[in-house]
Formats: sequence, structure tokens, C-alpha cells
Amino acid sequence: MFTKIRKILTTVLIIIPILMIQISCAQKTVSDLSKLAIIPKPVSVTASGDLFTLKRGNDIYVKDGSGELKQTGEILAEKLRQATGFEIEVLSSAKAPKAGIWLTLSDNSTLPGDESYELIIATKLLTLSAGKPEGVFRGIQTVRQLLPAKIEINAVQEGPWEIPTGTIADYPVYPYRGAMLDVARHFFGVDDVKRFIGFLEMYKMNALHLHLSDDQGWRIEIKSWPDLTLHGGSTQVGGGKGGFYTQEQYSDIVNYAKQRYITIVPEIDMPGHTNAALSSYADLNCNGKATELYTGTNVGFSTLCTGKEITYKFVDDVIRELAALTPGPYIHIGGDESHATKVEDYIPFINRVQDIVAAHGKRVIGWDEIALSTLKPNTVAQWWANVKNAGLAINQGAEILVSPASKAYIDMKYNRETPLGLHWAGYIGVDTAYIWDPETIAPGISKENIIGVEAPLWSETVTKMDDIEYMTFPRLPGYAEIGWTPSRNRIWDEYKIRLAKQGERFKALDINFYMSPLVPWDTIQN
Ligand code: NGO
Repeated sequence: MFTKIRKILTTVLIIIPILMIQISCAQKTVSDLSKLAIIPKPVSVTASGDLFTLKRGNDIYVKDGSGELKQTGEILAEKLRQATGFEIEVLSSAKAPKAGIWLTLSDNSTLPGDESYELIIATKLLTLSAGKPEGVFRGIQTVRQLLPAKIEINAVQEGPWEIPTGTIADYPVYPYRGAMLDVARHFFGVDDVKRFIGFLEMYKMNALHLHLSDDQGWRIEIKSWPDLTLHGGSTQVGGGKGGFYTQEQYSDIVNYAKQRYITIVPEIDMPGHTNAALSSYADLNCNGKATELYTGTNVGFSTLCTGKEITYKFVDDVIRELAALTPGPYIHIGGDESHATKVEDYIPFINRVQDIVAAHGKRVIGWDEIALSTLKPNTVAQWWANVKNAGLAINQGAEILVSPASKAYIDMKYNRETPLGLHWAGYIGVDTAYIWDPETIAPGISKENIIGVEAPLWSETVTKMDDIEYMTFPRLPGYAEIGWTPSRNRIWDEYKIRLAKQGERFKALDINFYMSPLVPWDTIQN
């Protein structure tokens, strides 16, 4: 009898602590909103210790009257349907529902900027509100990251689909947070570009700069100069077949980006980096002879003939057609490495091109060399190489887009061993890509001069989508965080753990990412 009681007691004594540990573990991991690994790190998170569960039968409700919210709701619903298998509907409603997801606009948001949003997660209802539809769209990205990583898988998964309760209030530091894709050195089709846009979207970036022309290829159809694409688009680095976007395809990209509140910034690089155009039209050359197509990777050997009037007719036609297809405010005019143009020709050329862009209602962005000319006050200089040029631009009242090659170029190798990329600006490990601050990186550039941050991906060595992914991940989320999160909240040792947790999402999205040993991937328990 005594031994029996002892046995029961021992069993109970063993089982109870195990159960307690399990319960407390479960609570710790899933119900503390502030412990979840969101990138970019939100400005403020307050946990309330309970759980919201997305269940079969839950729907997304949008405040009536706004077509834009409906569109955002549909994008979220589509994502959630794929992994949950629930038939989530997007319904219009005048007031908050009792349960589900409620997307709404509020007139009295006190958070700054068009992209700010507030998320209130209660046990039955998740409310996402913002002053502008753009803010609601950014908030959707937070909701995605609050759900288990398998929400990103494009096939039905087992739930439960839980989110810890609490509130998040969030907004970005910089208004421009982007990446650039060089589709000129190697061409990438519409589907690849859309997938890339999806990467920017997920990390709340809002600008995609497309490098549409260079020595090796012209990638956008210009109806008034058809040979630019027919001839100039017919090859690429290494001699492959190249390609180009028809105007319809370009508009499709622009619209896809627009629905995600991402601005397309098209670049036509000039007066240098123009061999594809010089090879398509003999008249654009000072000697009147068309050049050969070029499939190597040298830079600085080509120039438009800045003294000929036809050159300005050409630029005007190209900018006119491009501006008409581009709803965003910017046209990027390149201006980098024009070593084959005399500086006394370069300066008046850039001045005139700025006027042409302005005449078509757009704002100029150019690589930092354009600061040698007389900048219009609303011009943006993209600092990539020469900080003196950034200073010249600031002195002329221009704003700076920050892309220092040694930190922000995602075409640089991660380290000596990684296979793809260049290394003229150094190796950019995942830590180097993250540990810097646009405000303090260079003397003379302060926060009020900066429009934002951009990470360019040049494609000399990048030939396919897998390569794009390898160079982009896991560095891109870091640039997104630099642009969004105040620097006081950015600490590498804490960030790298959040980044490791994103690894599950990269896998769910089938992203070919570089498993940098600097990131503690093996601690991931999502
Ligand atoms: C430079 C150059 C590009 C190269 C790139 C490679 C700029 C602005 N111009 O950056 O033509 O592709 O480096 O890293």
C-alpha cells in the first residue's frame, strides 16, 4: 500500500513540473508579441499576453468606399488562402466586425507620414488602421511576419494560425527605401522582376530602380526609335540573346508595383554607358558611324555626341515616352562614369537633360557625378562613389539618395569564397551591409539632406533569378531596416537573431539565399 502511494506521488511529482514547463514554454514562445522577429523592426510594440487565432470562417473586412483598401485586402486574402486553405473573403463594411481582420482608414492618426500604420491585435479581431491606404499595405507585411513562417508556402499547411495579442505603432525614418535591378547587363523578364518586387514588398521597401539601358543592352521599347530594342536589345554580357520590355510589359510591371505602393524609377543612363544606343543609330555618334554591339564588362568607353542637336531630340523622345508610361515622380538619367565625354561637354549636357525631364513633369535622379553640373533644386543625387560630389549636390540644395558602393552594392561578393559578384568596392558581409547609418557614414551628409537608401544590384555576374536571390538574400532585409527603423533601435547582435528567424520564410518562399555563417540559422525554431 505504502509503495503504491509512493509510486503515484512520484509520478505526479514528475508529471506536474513537465506539464508546467510545457505550458509556460508554449506561452512564452507564442503569446508575447514583443518577442516576434519582425524586419524592419517596428517603432513600438506592446504585448498583451493573449492569442488571436485566424480560423476557418474568418474574413477580411475593409472600410467601405475605398477601392484601394479592397485591393490591399485581396492581396492579403490571396496570400492567406494559399497556406491556410480557408476561403477568406474580402467584404466591405461600414463598421468594425466582431471577428476576423479589419482594414480601415482613420482620420485622426497621429503617426507621421503616409506609410505609418497601427495594428491592434485582440483575441477575436485584428484591426489594421492607417491614415493612408499605403500605410495599411505596409501593415499587411507585419501581419504576414506575425503569422508562422509557413504562411508563405504556396500550398495548404496545418494551422494553428496564431498571433500574439497587443499593439504595434509603426512608421519609417526615410521616405525612399529601394533597390536597383540592372536588367541591361543581363536581361530579366517580367516574372523575375515581379518576384523581385515581392521581395521589396515583404520588407516594406517602396522603390524599385530599373537600370534600363547600358553599353550591353537597351531594354525598354521606345516607339519613336524602334531600333533601340530591335538591335540594341538583342544581346547582353557574354553574348546571350538579351531581351526588352514592350511598353505594355513595362506598364504591367509598373502596375504590379503600384498596387504594392512601390514606385518604379526608370533609368536611362547617359551620356556614357550608351553603346547599345550608339550601335542602334549611327546619327548619335560624333563620327556618324554606328558602333558594334558590346558584350563585355568594361565601363567608360561610350558617349552620346553632346554637340549634335539630334542627340537632344533623341533624349526628348525617350524621356517623353518613358515619362508617359511612368506614374512615379522620378526619371533617373544615369550620368555615371562618362569618361569618354569631356567635362566641358558633360556639364551642359546634364543641364539640358535636367530641363527635358522637368518639361515632361518629372524629377531627376542621377548618379553622384551629376553634381558637377548645375543641379535643379529638386534634383536627387545618388551617392555611390564620390562623397565630394554628394557635398556639391547638397550645396546646390539637392537631396541625396544614399548608396555607398562599399556598403550598399549587392553585386559585391559577401567574402572571398562566395562565387558570384564583383569586389572592386570590397567584400560586403551580411554584417557590413547592416552596420552603418546613412546619417553618420559620411561627413557633410546629414539626415535632412537624405531622401533615403537604395541597394543596387548590378548584373555583370548575375545571369538568372537564382543568382539575384543569392546576392539579395540575406542582405536586403538589412537595407530595408536601415531605411525604416531609427538607428538607436538597430543592433547587429539582436538583428542577426531576427534575421535567422526569417530563414524559415526564405525557405517557404523558395528563395535561394546565402547561408552566411555570420547568422545563427541553427537556432531557428519558428
Ligand atoms: C558602378 C558602375 C556600373 C557597374 C557597377 C558595378 C555605377 C554607378 N556605375 O556603379 O556600371 O555595373 O559599378 O559594381
